[in-house]
Amino acid sequence: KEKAHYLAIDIGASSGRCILGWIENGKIRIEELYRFENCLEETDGHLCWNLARLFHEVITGLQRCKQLNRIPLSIGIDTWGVDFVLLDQADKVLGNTIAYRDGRTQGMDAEVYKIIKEEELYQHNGIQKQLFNSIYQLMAVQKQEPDLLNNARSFLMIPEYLNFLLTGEKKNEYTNATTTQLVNAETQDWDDDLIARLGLPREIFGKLHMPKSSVGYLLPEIQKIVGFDAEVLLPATHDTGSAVLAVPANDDHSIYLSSGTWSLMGIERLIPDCTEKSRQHNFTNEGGYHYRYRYLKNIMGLWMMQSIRKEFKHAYSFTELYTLAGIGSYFSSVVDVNDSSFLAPKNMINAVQDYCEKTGQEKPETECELLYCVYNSLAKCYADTVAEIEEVTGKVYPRIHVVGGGCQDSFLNKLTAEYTGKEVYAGPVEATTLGNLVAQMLKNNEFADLVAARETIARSFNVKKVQV
Ligand code: LFR
Repeated sequence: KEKAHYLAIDIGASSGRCILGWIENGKIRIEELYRFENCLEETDGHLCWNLARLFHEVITGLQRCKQLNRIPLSIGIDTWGVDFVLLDQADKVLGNTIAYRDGRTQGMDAEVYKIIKEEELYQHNGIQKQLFNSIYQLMAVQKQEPDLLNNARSFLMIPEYLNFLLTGEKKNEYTNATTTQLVNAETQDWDDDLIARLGLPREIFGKLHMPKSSVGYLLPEIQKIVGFDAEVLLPATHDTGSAVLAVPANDDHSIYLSSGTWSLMGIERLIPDCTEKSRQHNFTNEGGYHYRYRYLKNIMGLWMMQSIRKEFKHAYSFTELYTLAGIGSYFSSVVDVNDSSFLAPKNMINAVQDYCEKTGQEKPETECELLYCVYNSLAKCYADTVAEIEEVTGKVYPRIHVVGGGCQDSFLNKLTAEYTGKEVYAGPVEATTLGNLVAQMLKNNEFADLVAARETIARSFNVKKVQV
């Protein structure tokens, strides 16, 4: 039988990639067909995503498959969470696609808590408070552009909208839906009570589909442009859901750290923890593949490094950045990386300096000091998070698996191992893509189950122990 190929389209906040995967001699093989940039664009005074451009990149990726004669059996799209579009009666997008880092949600938490207390909200969904969650964004729409909601007929998250453009089918997916903070942790479905209390139109939220479900086939006009037909499947469409699916371990003794624009650190659990203690520690219970929960924390992550790198006058490579950071290791000021001033500052360097000044610490002045300050603060935050996970669960975790693009950051890996005192393993780099591919492969019965899939990932990719 001919080997089946699968295409994962993984779009992050700073880049997207189309990666083909298949199984050969019991191992997963991957090939990158296309990579593109993504970034926030300022439109009408708001930070927005350019969906037309992203869709164009998706099409280019599909055309590459045809050019290289690598026609996939199925296609899966994942992106970051929480952001969405509202479609009108004619399935046209209402308004701009405002991105989660935009300031429109300022004060929207208070508006939501007038309707439902913060504590009670957490009991419903166990989702970590992030001012950018869709619940606060929808409140912003309600307050600032109520017509959009009045005219809305469908609510689609970013991957779902791209799927719709490809297939003409509108399907909501469970893992990404949990990032809205509108899904009930127990019922694993839209929280009707909450949606009603918020005064949101219930009918815009469609039936939730699980990863591995079919969305549909490419529309005839898309087939014409790309030169083939394929089925579009749902992976865990929330990138973090896909990344964690690809953690190369099947035991209950590891903490994962999905490292990219964000650092997502946590464990996998079979039951959610929506207790007050968990809320106070600000842990989330995001819905995962096969009804598993991702019990984790969002940590500001490489976004700070990415921003600083852009602001430096010289164009340093990442390896040069690690070297510079190492030179700054005498510098001891520490920032709280999760402070809201780092979410979308006009200038990240100034934000770091201002934070140090505000907290009575020495200000980093040189590039080396700045970099080390951020690295050091990030690794300290990882160590604090590990301690919190152990406190909340009453368990000790000897290992950390760092996956995703950020696992290539050898300097950060070393600091992480040093500060946490844990064994740190790095890899695979393309975890999100692999998780996306594995969902498609599971659908086509390439593996018996998730355990077998993770074993295969561990066997197929380089997972390196970090030496301290
Ligand atoms: C990571 C991620 C996080 C989510 C943030 C915003 O890419 O999806 O899981 O909290 O982006 O959507």
